[in-house]
Amino acid sequence: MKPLVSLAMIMFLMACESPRNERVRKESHEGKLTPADLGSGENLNLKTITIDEQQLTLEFFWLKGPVGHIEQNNELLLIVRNRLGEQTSLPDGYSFEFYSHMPSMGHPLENAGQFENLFGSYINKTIRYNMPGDWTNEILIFDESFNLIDQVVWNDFF
Ligand SMILES: [Cu+2]
Repeated sequence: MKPLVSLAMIMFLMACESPRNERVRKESHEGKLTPADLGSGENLNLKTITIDEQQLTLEFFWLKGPVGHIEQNNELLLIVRNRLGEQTSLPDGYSFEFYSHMPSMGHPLENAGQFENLFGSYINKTIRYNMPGDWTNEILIFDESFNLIDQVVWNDFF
């Protein structure tokens, strides 16, 4: 019984990291993101967010990555636009946070990094994943009291 359990554990762990498994999964996905409503071009994704009853559009895309390697930084860029399509910042005190976890294995990413406001764009340069596989990414929007105001969630496989 015991060797069988160990074998099952090893196979379970290998399933996540196997390059062959990754190839099979990649072929079954059209494009990088799974929810159809997020797709808009190769790398640019759009989502409507609501802050203080104001509808804003959040554009988000990877400047670097995503790569599932513990020593590799990935860079995510966010741009907020108002109803006229003009680039805008979040209201004072509001902030973006990144989070990701691996649903199949139940663990978070290695480093969620932090968004810096660069001339009205938000960039997070230190997102690190500890392994390749399936990830559920989240962009969270908090107000000045750290209440969750809105969030964008998408599944990715890399
Ligand atoms: Cu994992």
